[in-house]
Amino acid sequence: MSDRVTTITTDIVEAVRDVLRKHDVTFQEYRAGFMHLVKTQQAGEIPLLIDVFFNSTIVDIENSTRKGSKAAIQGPYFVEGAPHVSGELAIRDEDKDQPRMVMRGQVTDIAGKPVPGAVIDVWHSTPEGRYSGIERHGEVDKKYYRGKITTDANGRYECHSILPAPYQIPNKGPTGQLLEEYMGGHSWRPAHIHYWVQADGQRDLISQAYFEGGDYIEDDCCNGGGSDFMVPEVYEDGVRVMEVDFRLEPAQAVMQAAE
Ligand code: MBD
Ligand code: FE
Repeated sequence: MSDRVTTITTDIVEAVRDVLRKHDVTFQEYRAGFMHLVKTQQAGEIPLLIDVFFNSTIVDIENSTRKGSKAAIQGPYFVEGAPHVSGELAIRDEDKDQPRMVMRGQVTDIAGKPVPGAVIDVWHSTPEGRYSGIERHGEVDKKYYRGKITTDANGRYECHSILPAPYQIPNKGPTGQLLEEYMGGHSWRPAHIHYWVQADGQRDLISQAYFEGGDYIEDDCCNGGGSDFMVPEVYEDGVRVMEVDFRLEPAQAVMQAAE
């Protein structure tokens, strides 16, 4: 038994009941609503549906205690056990001619001191906006466009890849259908790169970088609300430079905030 689970679940149930009463929801609507959840489950989209609506709120809560770089939504497509890479993510043969980017920058602690040996998991979509290792995205092998980068003695990292594109939630699936057909919105996210930065003694940081001036930054279907990392359009030899510096705070800051 957990007091916290009891308290939060009780409050969620009460909040939902309030909405049902407020709108005089009928039995047919109630059934239709939860059958949509069943359909979402059958399509493997429960993590997607929940992240679309609620991941950003958890991020807001987390950021209220962050002193270093701000977190952003993780989304449903992180995959454990990505390979360690140096210099370049694996690029599919058919994408070899795609526009390139280089992700680089520095990891520092809260005082600005470089953090060597930090491990940065990066992941991003294909140019068609699909993620590797996600079955229903159409068999892009999980070795592509994911990897763990380690910072050098100066806390610096550098890794090449191709440019990700704006990402559309599969709009034939129940989540996309809900957003577009039933709610009259759209199901696009701005193009983005995901990061999960880990270093000994530091608080984990999960964030995203966006491409300044790109589509859907102000109108993200996941309520992304921008990012600490809005990277201006800079090229070097035709390669888009995604310079992102992460400032980590000590791990115990989490403990203090929770006390
Ligand atoms: C994504 O690629 C993503 O990053 C989020 C947060 C939700 C859905 C798809
Ligand atoms: Fe994503």
